[in-house]
Amino acid sequence: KRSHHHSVGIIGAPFSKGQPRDGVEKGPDLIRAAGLVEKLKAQGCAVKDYGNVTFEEVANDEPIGNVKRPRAVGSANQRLSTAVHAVKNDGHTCVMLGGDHSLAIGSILGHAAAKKDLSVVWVDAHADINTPLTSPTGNIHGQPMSYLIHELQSKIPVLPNFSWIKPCVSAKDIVYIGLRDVDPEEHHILKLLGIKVYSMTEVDRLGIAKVMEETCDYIFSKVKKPIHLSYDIDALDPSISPATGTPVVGGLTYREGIYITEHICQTGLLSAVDMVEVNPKRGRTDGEISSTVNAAVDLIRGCFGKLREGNHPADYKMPLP
Ligand code: Z70
Ligand code: MN
Ligand code: MN
Ligand code: MN
Repeated sequence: KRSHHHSVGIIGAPFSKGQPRDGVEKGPDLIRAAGLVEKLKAQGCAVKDYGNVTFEEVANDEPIGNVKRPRAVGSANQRLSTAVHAVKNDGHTCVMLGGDHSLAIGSILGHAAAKKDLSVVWVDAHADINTPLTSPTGNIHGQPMSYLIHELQSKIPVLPNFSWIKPCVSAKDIVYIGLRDVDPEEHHILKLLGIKVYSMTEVDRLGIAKVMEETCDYIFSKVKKPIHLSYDIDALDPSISPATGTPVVGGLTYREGIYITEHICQTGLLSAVDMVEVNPKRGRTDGEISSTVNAAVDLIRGCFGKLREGNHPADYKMPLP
């Protein structure tokens, strides 16, 4: 599919309590201020901005074991899941602007509530698959996948405000791209479950075109499920997206990052996108902040049909002399 009409529903999630650094809650409004809605409309999308989810204040959110702020994260994700479910039921491709990556819990569960049987493409420097019991930091943004995978259910302890969470994806329906900072416990889980991973090593070995060809062969090998693309801006190299909580050297180039979105778009099966971990307070200059935010906008534009070769409307008529 080269050009079809995209209907996009945008939902902001200004939430930061899945990790310790202030500023990531400013992501949604910054990405909007960079012209996301106008740019998507200019490339032919129908866009509805649903605004930002509002989150409840949670008092006395003491750690459970080493898991930090479980009540706030559980509650925020429950609200986000309801919002994403509504966007999907309105018939849009959902774009969730984070916020930290703990929000993938609510985004993917809300998506799964509307569309049975998703595949997940997780583009990130990190695997974010620690369980509450393996996490070295207790930060829930390093754990979201563990709550969502059927095969890990028996490894997840009870947490306050997490009882609504039921796993919704199978290990075989997940592909990771861009990994380069994986904890030993996470590496064990990835191997145990046989999850498909294209780390930066495979990006180097195969090139991004082959990685995406194999990714789609893999996720479409049985039935063509809707795709949930969860894009952590720290997947890109910090030379492009320095304004993020945990930049890791040796990341995807801008071109590789965009290629992923162009390829996923042309499958015609993209059903929801997360764009997370943009943190302006981690940028050291205005240039670092704008480079990061503009990359996030360009990645989302790539998800909805913008091609580097150029585009034109299907009904374009040449001017006649
Ligand atoms: C580590 C943890 C992480 C993002 C850091 C780091 C996880 N594996 N994710 N930054 N975006 O805390 O579990
Ligand atoms: Mn992440
Ligand atoms: Mn439903
Ligand atoms: Mn990350």
